[in-house]
Parts: sequence; structure tokens; C-alpha cells
Amino acid sequence: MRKILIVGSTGQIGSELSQKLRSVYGKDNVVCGHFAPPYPEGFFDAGPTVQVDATDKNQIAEAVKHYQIDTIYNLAAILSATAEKNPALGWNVGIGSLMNCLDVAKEYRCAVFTPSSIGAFGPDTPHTKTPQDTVQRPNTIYGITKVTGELLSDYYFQRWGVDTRSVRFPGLISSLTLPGGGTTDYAVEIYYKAVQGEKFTCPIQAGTFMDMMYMPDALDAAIQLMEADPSRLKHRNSFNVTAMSFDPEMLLKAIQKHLPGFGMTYEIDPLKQAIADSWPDSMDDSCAREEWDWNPQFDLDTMTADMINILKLKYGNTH
Ligand code: AKB
Repeated sequence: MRKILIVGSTGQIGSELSQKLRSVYGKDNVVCGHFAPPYPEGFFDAGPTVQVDATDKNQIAEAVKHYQIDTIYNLAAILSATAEKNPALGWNVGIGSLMNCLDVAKEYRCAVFTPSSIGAFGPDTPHTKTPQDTVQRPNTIYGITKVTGELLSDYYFQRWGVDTRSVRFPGLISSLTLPGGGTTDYAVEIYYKAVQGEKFTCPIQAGTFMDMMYMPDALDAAIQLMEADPSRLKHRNSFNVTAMSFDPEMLLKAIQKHLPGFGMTYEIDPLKQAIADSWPDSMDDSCAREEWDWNPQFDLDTMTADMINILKLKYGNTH
């Protein structure tokens, strides 16, 4: 049975991945590394936790030693729009934590999962059916950390045999924890406004397509890749994975099927729009499908039905 450390377990991915990993591997086999509040409800009662500053290698090494960890999920990151406002922070957290995890993994023979992103592509990348192996010249600091992370992870695998694996996540949509500071966040926030009976002001222009994925599929992607037969993997860092591609108008219409009175206006955020314009419209994820049987379950309609049901239970049906 794996012994897992999640670095950055209280964020958008970590707060749900920790629950899923505990359901798969047992609660005592998943140690949630945390740095600072806010903490999800019941965080300290749900299983082992440890204070870990991702930018401090010794703290990661101590946790790995103490809990006899063999797998690290490294989720510490500053999302794209926030990183653009503080590039040094984006770099220090994104790359500092990764280097620390890789070094510790090399010493203690751990496997490492690190999310990359659609942000690893840039304006020169083909925007439709973006291939697995293609031009990667991002023009954001977030994207630069993601490409660097992919290269570093492959380097540690090739040079020292560290079992590094990664996926390029699209925008992730979840009902548990709100993301913060991302370009794709609009696609999460819109559901909260819709269910709470409020109008949504969209920061991204109509006609801007981006890849997206519902969180249950994202969790499966991470776990499935880490469990994949290594002899089938031609790639490692990092796999294109996607589940759907839509623009704000398509998302609005999908929500209006459930909440016909819901309305949206636009107030474009120039920073987020520029980032979105530099990212793929839709990725080709056939390598993930071939090499480890990636097969997402949710499309825009099934995700929307599920999100609205869950958020209605959380906030009460205001319509
Ligand atoms: C962001 O928008 O920064 C993230 C991402 C796509 O990596 N959600």
C-alpha cells in the first residue's frame, strides 16, 4: 500500500484529492501537508496532517522520513493571474517546492506527481487540437514555471530514476473549494452566482474557448496516472488531459437549462483575457488515452447538472 504525502493539501485540488486518496489507500496512509489557514472543515480529524512549508526542503524531508512516505503529490502553486502580479512569488512557490520535492524524492526513493497546466502552452502553440508534443513558449510566469517543472521532472527521471509523472490540467471546476487567482476561475464562480440567484459578471470574452474538466475526473486522472504501468508510458511530464472545451456563452446556456432566469454580463479583465488568448482552445489528449487509458466521465451537461445539484444542497435553492 502506498504511503502518500500531499504537499499543499488545502487548496482547490488538494482538499478533494486528499479525500479521494484516503478512500483509495486508507486514511492513515495519506498525510496532508498544510502550511496556513484557511483549513477545510474537519481537516485535522480526517487523518494524519503535518505542517510543511513547501519552500523548505528540510520540512518535506522530515515528513517523508517520519511517515515513511513513498509517493509525493506536490500541489503547491500560485495560479496564473496571481502569479502575473507577483512573478517572484509564482516562481519561488512553483519551482522552489518542486525542486525540494524532487530532491527529497531522489534521496528517499519516492514517486512524485506534479500538476502541469494548459498554461504550459503559449501564443505560438497550435490552438486547436493542441498536440502532446509541440511548441511550448508560454508568455506568463505561471506557464514558465510549468514548462520548467515538466523539464525538471523529466530530468530527475532520466538522470536519477525518480518516478515523476504529471498531467497538464485544464481549468478545474469543483463544488468543494473555490480556486483563487486563476484565469479559468470564472467557470467555477459562475455556478455559485447562478445557484445563489445572482447575476454573473464574466471577466472572459464570449468566444474565448478553453479546455475544462470536472474535479472528479481530475482526481481520477492523477491517481490513474500514478498507478499506470510504467512500461506503457512513452511520456511522463506531462500528459495533455481534457474533458471539454467551451466559451462563456456555452457555459451560460448549459446553466440556463436548469436555471432559466440566470443572467450574465461581461466586464473583461485584460490580464485574464490576454492569458486566456495565449492558451489552447482545445487539446489533443490521445497520448494519455493510449498510454494509461485516460477516459473522462463528465461533459459540460453532466457536470453542470451535478454542480447545480451539489451547490443547491449547500446554499439552498434560491430559485
Ligand atoms: C489557472 O487558470 O491558472 C489554472 C490553470 C488552467 O492552470 N486553473
